[in-house]
Amino acid sequence: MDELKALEQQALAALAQAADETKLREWNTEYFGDSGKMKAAMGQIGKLPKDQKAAYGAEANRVKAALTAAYEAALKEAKEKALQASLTSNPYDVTLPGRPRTRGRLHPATQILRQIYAIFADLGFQIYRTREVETDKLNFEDLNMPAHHPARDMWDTFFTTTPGVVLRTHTSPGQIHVMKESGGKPIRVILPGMCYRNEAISTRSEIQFHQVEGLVVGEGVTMADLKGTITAFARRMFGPERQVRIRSSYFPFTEPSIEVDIDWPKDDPNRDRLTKGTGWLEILGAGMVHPNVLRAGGYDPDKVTGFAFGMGPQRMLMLKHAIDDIRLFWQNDLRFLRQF
Ligand code: FA5
Repeated sequence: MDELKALEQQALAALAQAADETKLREWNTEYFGDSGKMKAAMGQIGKLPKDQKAAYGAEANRVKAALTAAYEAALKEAKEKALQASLTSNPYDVTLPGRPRTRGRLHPATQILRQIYAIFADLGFQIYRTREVETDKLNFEDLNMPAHHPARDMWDTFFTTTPGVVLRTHTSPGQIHVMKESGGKPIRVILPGMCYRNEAISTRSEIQFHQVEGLVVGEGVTMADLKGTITAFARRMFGPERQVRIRSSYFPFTEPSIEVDIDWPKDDPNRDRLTKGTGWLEILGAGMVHPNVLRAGGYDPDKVTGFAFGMGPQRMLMLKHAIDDIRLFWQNDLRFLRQF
């Protein structure tokens, strides 16, 4: 019995010395392992005379329970201490809120361009990209506008410091590129891209905007094909409810020329302001390709005809969603962009 008491004292003293979890586990092996001291003490029971067995056994069990409880309490405290230490020594603050994962989306301009591509792909058009910096020759001259032609005034141009090089004012010079590369073969393409004009910025006009040019060249292409294509496109883009208006117009590079309007949403309170009281907003210019332009592209106007159009995706977005200011598209205001 005295040995049991001594063992308890010794074990408790050793436990008090064990500074961390590793030391505590070593202590546990020393006393409670397979060949541990507590097990050895329990083993003594069998060797004792019968009359002492009960008292010894009871005391041994009490010591075992006391040591187990002391060990578990010490282990818990050691773990707590280790956690506190790691929290204060480590700058990682577990109470900081997590970083939210933001979900991206496509810019509305990209969305509408993709819708336009899909519709024209269904109509059998290929997509063709051309440059945003152009020569004066392709932006104007090859499009039937020689130097000093008054029609150049329709496009307020950004000139570069290199003479004869401009930021393209429309996607129409792409017509010449495509014709030259097609080498006389029939053409059915759209040419999307950014255009630049030195314009007075307003609710309907930006100095930077997308256009999607269209060009079809081949034998027997007529104005009826142009009207059919534009009407089919507008039905798909705006739905059967919206009205399409085709009126005659003038462009030096098409003859005859038209412009196409879509009716502004009827229930929108900004309708009058944005359509200058007409109820219509123009989305594109178009026409039958002028013989001089076919010639500039290497095609023979006696053998083939063609139609072309140049549409404004930002204007179409305004019409689709009743957006009252074109400047919103490039302001990068997330409150606007998140609505799409
Ligand atoms: C042209 O640019 C001609 N190249 C279109 C064309 C192509 C005619 C082929 C015939 C044959 P216009 O300047 O009207 O035309 O522009 C065409 C469309 O681009 C407009 O209907 C409008 O939707 C859009 N657009 C023009 N200027 C701006 C601007 N400042 N901001 C936003 N969109 C514009």
